[in-house]
Amino acid sequence: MKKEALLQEYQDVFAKPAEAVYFSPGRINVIGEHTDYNGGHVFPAAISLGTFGAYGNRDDNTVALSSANMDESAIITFELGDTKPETVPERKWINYFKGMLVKLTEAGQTFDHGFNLLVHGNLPYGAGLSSSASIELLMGYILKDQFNLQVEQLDLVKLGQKVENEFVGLNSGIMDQFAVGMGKKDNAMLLDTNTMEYEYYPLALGDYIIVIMNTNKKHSLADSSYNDRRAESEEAVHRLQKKLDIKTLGEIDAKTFDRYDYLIADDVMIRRARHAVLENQRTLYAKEALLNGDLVQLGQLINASHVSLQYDYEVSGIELDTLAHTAWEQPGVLGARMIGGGFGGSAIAIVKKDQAEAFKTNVGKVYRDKIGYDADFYDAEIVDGPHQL
Ligand code: GAF
Repeated sequence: MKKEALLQEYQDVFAKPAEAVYFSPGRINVIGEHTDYNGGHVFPAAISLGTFGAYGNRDDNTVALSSANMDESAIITFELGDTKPETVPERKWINYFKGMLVKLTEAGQTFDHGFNLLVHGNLPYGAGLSSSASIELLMGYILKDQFNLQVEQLDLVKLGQKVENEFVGLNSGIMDQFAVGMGKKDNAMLLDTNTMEYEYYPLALGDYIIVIMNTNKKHSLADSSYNDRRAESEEAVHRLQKKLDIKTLGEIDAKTFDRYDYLIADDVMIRRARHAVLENQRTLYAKEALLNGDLVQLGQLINASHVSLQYDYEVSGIELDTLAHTAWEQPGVLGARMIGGGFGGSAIAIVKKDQAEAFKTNVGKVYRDKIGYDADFYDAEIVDGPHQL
C-alpha cells in the first residue's frame, strides 16, 4: 500500500492533512505452536502484510477512528478517559485501539489531547496472521512516538497482550504481540516464554521461500476451543505437580514426560500435554537445524508440528489439513504446517523458489475441488516491527 494513498484516504475522511503515517506488521510462526501459554519456545517472524495508520493531532480530548476496511465514511469517536470496552458489534473493532490507550493510561502514561487515526490493513482479518496484535502494536507505537512516552518496546508488547486478555477477552499468550512488536527484517525470533529471553536468527532459506496459505476459513479464537486448550494444559500441569516441581509444561523434556505422563491419567489430556512438551523440543531442534543450514531437518520438524497439532492438540481442521497434506506431496517442498491458533486461518510451506508458482496452482486446485472455495497464497516477506513510513 502506498503512503500517498493513505494520506489521501485520511484527507477524504477527516477533511485535513494527516501528520504522519505508520505501519505495523502481521506475523507467521516457523514453529512453536500453542507453546507460548505453556512456558515453551516460539519461533515467529513479522511479515509485510499488516496495518497502516495515518495520524493527526486534535486540540480537544476526542479520539476519532476510521477504518478503510470497514465502512469508509464512518468515524467512531470516544473521549480520553472513557475506559469502557465497546460492546456494539459493529464498533467492537475499535477495542484494540481503545484498549491500548486504556492500558497505557493504567500504566501511568498521560495523554493531554485527542487525535484522529485512519487505519487500513492489507492483512486479511481472521486469517491467523495476527491482525489484532498488528493493530494493538500499531496503536502502541503511534502513541509512544507522538506523545514521547518513556516506554520500552517490550513493555508495549506486554500491554498488547493485556489488551487481548483483559479488554478483548481472549486468553492468548504473548507470541503474537511479541512477533509483531519485536520484528526484524529477514529474521525469526526465538522467544523463551518462560523467561522472556529472546534471540534473532536470520531466516536464511537459500533457494527456498515461505509461502503463506490462507484457508479463507475465518477463525475467531474467542469463539473457538482456544481457551479450552489452555485449561486442559493447566490441568495437566496440576496433575504432574504431584511428583514434579514445575509451573509449566515448557519446563520438562520428552524423557521426563514419558516417565510421568501416567499422573495425568486421562488420554485426551495426555495428548494435549504431549503436544506442548514435544512442540517445545521441536522448536529448539528447529533453531539448531536453521543454524546448521539443515533445511531438510527444519522441514521435517515443521511437518511433525502439523501432525501433532492435528492429532494430539486437535486444533486443525479439514481446511488446514488439506493445505498441509497437499503441500507435502508437491515437488520442491521441504515442509508445511498450520500456524497460529488454528481451526481455520493460515498454514505455511517452505517451497523451492522456482517451483513456487506451480505449487500454488496445484495446491490451490486440490483445495478448491475438496473444500469448495479458494485458498489464497502469499510469499512471506520478513520485515521490521512497527515503524513510521
Ligand atoms: C494465537 C494466540 F494469540 C497466540 O498467543 C498463540 O497461543 C497461538 O494462537 C498458538 O501458538 O495466535
